[in-house]
Amino acid sequence: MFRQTLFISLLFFLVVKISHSQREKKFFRKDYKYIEATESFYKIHTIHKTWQDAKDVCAMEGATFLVPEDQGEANAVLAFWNATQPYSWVYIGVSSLIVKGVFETVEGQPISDVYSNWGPGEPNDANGEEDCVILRRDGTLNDVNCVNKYPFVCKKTLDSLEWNIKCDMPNMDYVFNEALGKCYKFHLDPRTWREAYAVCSAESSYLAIIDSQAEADHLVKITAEAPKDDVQGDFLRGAVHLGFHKRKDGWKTIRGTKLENSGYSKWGNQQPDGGDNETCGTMFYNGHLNDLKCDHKCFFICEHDVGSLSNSLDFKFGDDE
Ligand SMILES: [Ca+2]
Ligand SMILES: [Ca+2]
Ligand SMILES: [Ca+2]
Repeated sequence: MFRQTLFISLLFFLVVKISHSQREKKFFRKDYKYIEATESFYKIHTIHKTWQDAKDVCAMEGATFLVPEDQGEANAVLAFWNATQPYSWVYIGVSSLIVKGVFETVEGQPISDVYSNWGPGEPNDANGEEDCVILRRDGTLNDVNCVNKYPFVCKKTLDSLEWNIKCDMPNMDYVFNEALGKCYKFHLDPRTWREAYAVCSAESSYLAIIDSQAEADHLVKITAEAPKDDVQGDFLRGAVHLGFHKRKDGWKTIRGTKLENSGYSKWGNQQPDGGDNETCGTMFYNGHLNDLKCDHKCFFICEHDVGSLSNSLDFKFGDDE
């Protein structure tokens, strides 16, 4: 009994210590900048997006849409922005999309609880079409049309940082495979091939590329184990998107290797059969490859190279204890 308690305490201690040590490293992702004053990581996205797409991108990256909590945080973000980017304004995570005229954060807090320094005459809901909020370079807020595409800022607090030790990444839902030395995530949210590519990329990973029969066997296994039958909706079952596609000069992995040189190129019966109509790569649930129309929504698998995130750091888990 005593030994068991001791063991559990020790385990608890280790888990706390490990999370703590990742926080000490103050590393979330290479593309996020840590600001000490607010104990948070930030990324100014330079590819302009609509407000809703911006919100989704932050979530895909494991972060949240920036909502400056107070003047201090607004100043910290503005200083970072002034030092790095030319844009006149950025979207932040505040809108009145749920109840017209009531501005709330993406977490549902009223704007009066956070930074709410509106510009003169704002919010003015011009043409009755302005429900999303931008932060301007002078530190003031303005409501704008949500379909406009602007740069935006994502945020991750140090406090909320978790670390998937085996995969060496902040995404807790990737699973390490010892034999292959890789991590995988089976996505149960059906997407088109392009969307799937973007989701994996936002997770610092890539649409899985099969390099060997062993890896094909593993992807078949995780596909079989995924709770696919619980997912409702209109999408294509029976295949998952993978990281290969048809180029002008034939089928290639998304790394650019010819499929026949990739280590695995077992096509399904009669496949590929779609000619130029089916140029995106999928795997049938049995592991055989299939060409598919790119706009079909399917489940998909992302693959992550362990260590690819923190290779630039001088130390890794374990060395600093
Ligand atoms: Ca306005
Ligand atoms: Ca692979
Ligand atoms: Ca086909």
